[in-house]
Amino acid sequence: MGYFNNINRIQYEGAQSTNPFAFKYYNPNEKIGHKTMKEHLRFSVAYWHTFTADGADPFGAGTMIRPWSEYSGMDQAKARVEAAFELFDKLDAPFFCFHDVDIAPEGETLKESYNNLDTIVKMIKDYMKTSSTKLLWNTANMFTHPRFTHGAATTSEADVFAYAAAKVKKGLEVGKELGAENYVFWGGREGYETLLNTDMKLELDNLARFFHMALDYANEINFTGQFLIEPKPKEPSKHQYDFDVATSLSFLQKYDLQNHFKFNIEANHATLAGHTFEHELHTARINGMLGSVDANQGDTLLGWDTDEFPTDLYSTTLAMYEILKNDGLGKGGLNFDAKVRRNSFDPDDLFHAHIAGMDSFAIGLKAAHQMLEDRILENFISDRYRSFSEGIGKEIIEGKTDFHKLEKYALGLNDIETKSGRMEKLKAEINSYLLNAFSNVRV
Ligand code: XLS
Ligand code: CA
Ligand code: CA
Repeated sequence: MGYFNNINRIQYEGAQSTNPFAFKYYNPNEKIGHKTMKEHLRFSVAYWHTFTADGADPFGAGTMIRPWSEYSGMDQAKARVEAAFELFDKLDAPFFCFHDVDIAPEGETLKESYNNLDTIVKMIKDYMKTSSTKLLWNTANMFTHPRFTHGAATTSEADVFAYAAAKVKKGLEVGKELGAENYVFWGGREGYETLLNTDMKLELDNLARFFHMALDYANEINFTGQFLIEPKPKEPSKHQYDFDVATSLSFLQKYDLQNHFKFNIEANHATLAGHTFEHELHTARINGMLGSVDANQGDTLLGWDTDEFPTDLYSTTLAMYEILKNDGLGKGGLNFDAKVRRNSFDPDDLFHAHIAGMDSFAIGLKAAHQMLEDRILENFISDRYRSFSEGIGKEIIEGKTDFHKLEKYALGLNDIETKSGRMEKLKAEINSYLLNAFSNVRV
C-alpha cells in the first residue's frame, strides 16, 4: 500500500516523450564534463512544502489533497515519513531537507517535543538504511511559534535565547544521527520591526555568540556538516539581519566566523533583496562562500516570497554557470525550497512540479557547461579587462603605482579609448546556447 499508487518510478525518456511523468532532459547518468547530471545537480526535496504545508495562505484555508490528511498528530507524522520515502524513491531524489517541526509535532513542553522528534528521527533513520536518499540539511524552526515573536538568537528575552539554543543543540544531534551534510540557519525572525524598541548592537552581538556556541557544540559532538547561513532581506521580519550575501559576509567577518560558515542561497531571497539569483551566487563564489542552493523562483509581479518551482531556463542557466565556475557545490545541493501553487492541489502536482524543476536545471546545466567549454563569457571578459594585464594596468595590479605616478601618466594621455560592453550580443549568444543545449538530444 502506497500513497502515490498511480505513479511509477520517474524515468528519463527524452525530449520527445509525451509522458508527463517522465524526465525529458534530466538524465541522471548522462555525463556532462567529468560528472553525471545526478552528481552535478544533487537535487533535494524540501519536506515542509511537499509533506507538511497544506496550501493555506493569509486569506484562505488549506487546499491540498494529501493521502496523509486523514491522520493527525504522531500518526500523521509517521504517515508523512512513509509518503516522503515513497516520493523520494519514485523521483530517485538524492537528498531531502527538513525543519524539526516539519517532521514531528511540537509537544506541550520542550521535553515532549524532543520525544516526538526522537520517535520520527528513529523512523527516518530506519528508512534511510535502505533508501538512497540522504539528508542534505536540517534546521530548527525558530519562527512559527509565538515565543519567537521578538526573534530567537536576537530576541529581547534571555529565556527565548536559551530555548532557541536548546533547539539548535538538538538539531545538531539529529543532524549527526542522520548524517546531514549541512546545517542551515535561516533567521526569519532575526531582525526588527522598529529601532524605537531595538538594541541592534546587542542583538547582533548575541547572534554571533549564538553561532559561536553552535560551532563549539558541533565540535564537541563531532558534527562534521557544513554550517550554512541563508540570507533573506525581509519577510516575515521587516528588516532581517542576514539581508543578503554581502551583508551576512561582513557580519561573519566582524565576529570571526567566516571560516566556519558558507551560504545557502535562495533564488527568491536574492530577488527580494533587489539582486538577481546569479548576483548572490557570484558574490558568494568569489568569496569562497558558496555552500548550497535553495532552488526556486519568485514572481516579478509580486513583492513577496512566492517559492515557485524553478522553470525559468534563463535563470537556471546562469545559476548553473556560477555553480560550475565554483566547481560544484561540495556538500551542498539544489534543494527545491518550492511549493506547488494553492490551486495545484493534487498529489500528482508534487511530481509534475519536481519533474519541471529537475528538467529546468538539467537544461541550465547543459547550456552552462557548453558556454563554459566555449569560454564565450570568459574570453569576452578577459578581453574587456585586457588593459590590466599590460602597461600601466599591469603596474596597478602589481602594486607598482601610486597617485603621483598615475597623475603623471594621466597628464600624458591624449585620447582615452573605451570599448563597448556588448551586453545585447552576449545575451543573444546565451539564447543560442539555451536553444542548442538539447537540439541533438537522444530520444
Ligand atoms: C523561508 C526560508 C526557509 C529556510 C529554512 O523563506 O526559505 O524555508 O530555507 O528555514
Ligand atoms: Ca529557503
Ligand atoms: Ca523562500
